[in-house]
Amino acid sequence: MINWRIEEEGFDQERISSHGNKFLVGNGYLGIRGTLPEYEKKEFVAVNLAGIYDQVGDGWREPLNAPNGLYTYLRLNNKEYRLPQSEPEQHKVSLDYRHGVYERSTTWNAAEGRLTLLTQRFASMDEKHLICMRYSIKVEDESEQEIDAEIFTGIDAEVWDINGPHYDELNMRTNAEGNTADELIMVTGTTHESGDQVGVYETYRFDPMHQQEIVIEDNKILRRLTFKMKPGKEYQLFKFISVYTSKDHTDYEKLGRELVSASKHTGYQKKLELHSKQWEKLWCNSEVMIDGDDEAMEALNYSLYHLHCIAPRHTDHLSIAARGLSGQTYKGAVFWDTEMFMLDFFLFTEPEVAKTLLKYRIDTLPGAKKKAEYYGYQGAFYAWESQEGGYDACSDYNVTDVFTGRQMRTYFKDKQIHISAAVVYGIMRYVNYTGSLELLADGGAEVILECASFYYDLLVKKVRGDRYELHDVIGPDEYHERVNNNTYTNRMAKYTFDSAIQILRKLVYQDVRIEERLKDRYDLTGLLEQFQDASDRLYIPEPDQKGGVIEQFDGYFALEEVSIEELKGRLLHDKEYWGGAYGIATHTKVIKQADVVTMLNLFSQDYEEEILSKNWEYYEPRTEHGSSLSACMYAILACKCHMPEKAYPFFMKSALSDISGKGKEWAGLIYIGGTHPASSGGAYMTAIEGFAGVHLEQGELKIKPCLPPGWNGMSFPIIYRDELYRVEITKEQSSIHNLGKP
Ligand code: IFM
Repeated sequence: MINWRIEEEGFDQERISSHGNKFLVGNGYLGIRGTLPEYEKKEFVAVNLAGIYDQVGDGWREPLNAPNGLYTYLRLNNKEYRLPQSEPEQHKVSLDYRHGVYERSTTWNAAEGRLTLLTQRFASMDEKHLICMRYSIKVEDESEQEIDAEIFTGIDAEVWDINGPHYDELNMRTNAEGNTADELIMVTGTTHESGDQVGVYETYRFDPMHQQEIVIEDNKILRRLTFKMKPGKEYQLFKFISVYTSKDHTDYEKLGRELVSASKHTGYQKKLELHSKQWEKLWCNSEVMIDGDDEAMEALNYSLYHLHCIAPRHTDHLSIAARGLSGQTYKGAVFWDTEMFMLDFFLFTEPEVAKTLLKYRIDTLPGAKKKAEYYGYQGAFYAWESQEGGYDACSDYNVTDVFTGRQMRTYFKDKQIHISAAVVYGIMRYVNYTGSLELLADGGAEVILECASFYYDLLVKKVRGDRYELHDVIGPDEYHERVNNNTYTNRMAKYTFDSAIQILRKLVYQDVRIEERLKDRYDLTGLLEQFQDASDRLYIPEPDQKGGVIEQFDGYFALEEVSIEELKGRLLHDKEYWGGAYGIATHTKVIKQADVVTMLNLFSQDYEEEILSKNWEYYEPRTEHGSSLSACMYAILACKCHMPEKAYPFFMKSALSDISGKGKEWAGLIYIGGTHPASSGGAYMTAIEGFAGVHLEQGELKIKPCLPPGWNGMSFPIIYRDELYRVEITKEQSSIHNLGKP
């Protein structure tokens, strides 16, 4: 049984930041960190917006956090009751992750009696611009004595930013002259870089007799609601908040106002029902049931919850940031994480979202071409950290040296050329899985040809040699920079050439639209010849003769052999960076994350199982798993090697990455906390493609279960070519049922 609820009892200041991630609610348009209504920027409050960015000065360009319309705190007889300032007697936060509903319950021993504050909120899945909150208070006391109560509630525009402030101007106002209960309060922020407007609109419902006064101070616009409170009676405030930006609509202000007024009219309970209904629909096509392991089932579905929270369903061309909608870490940028780790979840449960993610890459092709041109190459070099328009937000200096406080030059942006192949992989995976040519016809074919052109330009050949090589790159293992012939990168480049060849030979499509488009822009015969030659002659390192291990890059085998434990012993500072020029791992065989193993997962059909397992055994003890992307790759490959017992701990590590609240928070001196959607997606891939063994055979959906010890069975839905299937796996038998149209 899944409980669908996580809870944490007790108040601990140290957990404020991790709770922000763990108890997040979101709807793809915005994410609200799991913070309390009375929290302010020092408690890392964020209403994080998808796809809108700003840069101030030389600071990193990052996504916007909207002014917080949930902001509310309480005063009784002139004394404030709020955390973290006033010590509670009891405190609990919880999340119903079936329906994306956050709750808090706090009790104080107040002078007036036992004060209980309950709040509940959700980011509407039904109406993506809407946030609703219920705020209830009650004092239990023998006496009949009335209490002077004040609720301060409104919009806090003193926003938490890592590299802000992003609003040059903040306009705080109401829509009414007088103080009527129906009035709206509003904040419009104007961004620094491009003058975009972010509007937050709020209205409320509070039935008891009360007075209202508007207070504007410290970048907050608040209503001060004063009333007489009777012990034993519960008082409920309802808040309706909308968030719109000028990028959403020219009439964003009107829409924002109308939405909160209409929602108030509809009422909180009805809005909650509509929201919950949407969540139920999502689970119909995605819930994974595991018989025999409730902990794994909960961790996995909780991971899926986070993927649902960040899926861009409000548009048809947007991708997902590496930390989802949990804040500004990693500049809210899109990495290879989306295509390589998250895509399959959406492909199998909501193909429309998968298409939206890839449309973003098609739209950002001009940015990728510009980046290639900047480095002197043809074709498309996608942004390592992609923001809107394909702008590469990755800085030259991604790490701060803990000893000198100086910025360290890293080459992620310049040398992780495997990003372009990830985009090609995503598009081809979508096309092959859905059988739909739409993406190719809408520009996907050009993306593939341009990425192949980029790799073609990068090929290196020794004068006397015959083969092509790729030099001076960074593979998935970021601790070893600027290496030659990283196997993963070379193999992905070959995959890109092969995909382009398929397009050029019309093996993928018989579609005149695509043909016409390409004919007009490219010398198709010339490209075909080039890419065929490149694919045939690009060097792909082979398993070594003795041990069957594939060298991660030229010279890797000659590096120092040292255990991870011993290496850790060399650290002089716990936040010291392991890679780069002087990192402790740089001159050793210790790697940050799955590299050859990732390549073997993608191309397992090209290798004997023995080679797969030999590489797993070789690389795993040498992997620090310093990235949350690592564990799932080991888990999936272990399944492919029929080692589910070895896969299991890596699967759990991925599935637990957010629920455990123990994610890595620092890279050098840079804050990297937040949720881990790639890890969530990796846990899903392990469960579905690894343990259940879902795969395609001649266009048919098949399963080949390989359950870990303790699992008696699995059951889950999967969409394939516009049909919904249910996969049922027990120890005795397995089946796939076609349930018709999803
Ligand atoms: O994309 C990853 C990369 O592989 C490792 N560092 C973090 C990035 C974002 O998740």
